[in-house]
Amino acid sequence: MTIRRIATTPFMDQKPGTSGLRKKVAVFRQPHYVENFVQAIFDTLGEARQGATLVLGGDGRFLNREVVQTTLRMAAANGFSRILVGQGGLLSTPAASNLIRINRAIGGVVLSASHNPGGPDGDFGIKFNAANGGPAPEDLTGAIHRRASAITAYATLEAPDLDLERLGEVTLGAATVVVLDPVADYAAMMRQLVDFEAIAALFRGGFRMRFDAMSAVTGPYAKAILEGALGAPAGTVVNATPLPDFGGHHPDPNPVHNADLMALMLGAEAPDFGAASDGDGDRNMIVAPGLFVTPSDSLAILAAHAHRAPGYARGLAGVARSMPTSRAVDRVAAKAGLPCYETPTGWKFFGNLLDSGRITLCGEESAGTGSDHVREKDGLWAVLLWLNILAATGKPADALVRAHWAEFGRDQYSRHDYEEVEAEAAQGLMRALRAKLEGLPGQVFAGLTVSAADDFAYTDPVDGSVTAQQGVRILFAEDARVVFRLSGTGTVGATLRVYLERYEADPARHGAETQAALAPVIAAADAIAEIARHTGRAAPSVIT
Ligand code: VG1
Ligand code: CO
Repeated sequence: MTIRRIATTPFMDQKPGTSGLRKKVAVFRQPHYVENFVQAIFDTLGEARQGATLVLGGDGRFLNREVVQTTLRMAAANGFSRILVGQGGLLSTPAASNLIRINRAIGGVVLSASHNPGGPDGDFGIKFNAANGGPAPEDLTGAIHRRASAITAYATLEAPDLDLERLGEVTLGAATVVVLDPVADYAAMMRQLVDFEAIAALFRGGFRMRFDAMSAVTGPYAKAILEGALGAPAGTVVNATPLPDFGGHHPDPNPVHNADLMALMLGAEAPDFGAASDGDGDRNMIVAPGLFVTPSDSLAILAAHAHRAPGYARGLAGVARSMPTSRAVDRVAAKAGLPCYETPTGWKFFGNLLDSGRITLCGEESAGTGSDHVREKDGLWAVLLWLNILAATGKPADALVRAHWAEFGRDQYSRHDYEEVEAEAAQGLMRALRAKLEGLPGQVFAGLTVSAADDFAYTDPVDGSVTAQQGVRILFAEDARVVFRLSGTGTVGATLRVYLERYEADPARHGAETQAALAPVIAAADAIAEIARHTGRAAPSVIT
């Protein structure tokens, strides 16, 4: 098979965001667009790619199959000697992370736009994960972007598409392509971390749950593990077949985009536990009967109880959360005497903390929770750890949450998103906000007194790298906080995220409805940032 060098010209918009390069499908379908970016990744790896192993797979969304074939031909032409690809081109993000680690691969190309909608009019994405299994850190994504902006040629192989349904090894040019079961190694890892026997006993005792895979990549994993290995009744996993357009759904596991699960769990027929995951399987949604568990609370509860699972029986080294995530986990860490780190948004910032052994567990308010077992957030893992904890404590999920609040207090939490705002208007809002930070302390808004205000900057404790402008945070003397930042995963205009929280120590008030409890914080946020004036929006597009 002949290697061909194809001349190309750069696209100037190939800048990875919070989690890889994410654009509309139509953008990715431009001639050379995919090839340029993939070659930029390979070029950035340099000579180290010669003879190396590469992991490849995606979440099954529209364009996944084509881009897998393109990437296979290019990887073979670029000197990789082994390419591990999930059957059908599928790999969940956490499973890809695991495969990179256990096969000592140089890294992995993961095709996903995660929680963004799919289909011909939806989004597509390409991310590169490094040899530790984690999202490329900032210096690497910066180098890939620079390379993509100056690219003049890419290499590919003249070869037909491979049959990705048949498991086993095939030769592609000088490379070996291994088509593997996307679930097997992942399931084996889960068995090491959580007590399968205890969870199986729970199901044998009549425990009922619904896991909604949202027609995305976790379906096969959840079926194999929950219904297969753990013996949950058939039908426990719904929307289990990955579809190119996710069945028309928005595969973001939150109460708005998975209203079905919420309705079931808040209704009279609620099973004991409800869960869901996103497009690429790294996010999780946890719902107790009658009670949505915020991802921030879920992280705190997992941190408090993880020692009940065999993989964490020796305790935790430390924990971390992204800055906008509520401080609920900080309270667990403080009580247990554990180090607790605050990082910018995006899983890549946990990598050094996990690699250096400083933390065992970490999470984000956006429904991402994970541990040192891989270097990505892991949706199904979080669900299994919850099940392990429910089995070990014997407590109903809602009682477990309320007991947690009674012990630590409740951090009322909500995120208000203003989607597809005109980019210049959103940037103007952030600029105006930054300009007034210095004068805010001491001022009173909606009855709340600003005690501190800054633009979050992070110094990585391991490599000393500094990442600035990671979100404006305003603290109030009344133990409340609001954070403003612009999304780095959207594909149209800008998305303003407003993160709102308030601590409540008094158990008598723990039952309060969240938006009502946060009303003064919401009013203060609007007064400070003048959201309506800048964006022209009277209300957020999504409240989670
Ligand atoms: C969002 C979330 C962030 C998450 C990222 C990728 O980023 O806020 O916490 O890590 O998505 O998640 P942003 O920049 O839009 O706020 V996934 O599951 O889409 O890979
Ligand atoms: Co995701």
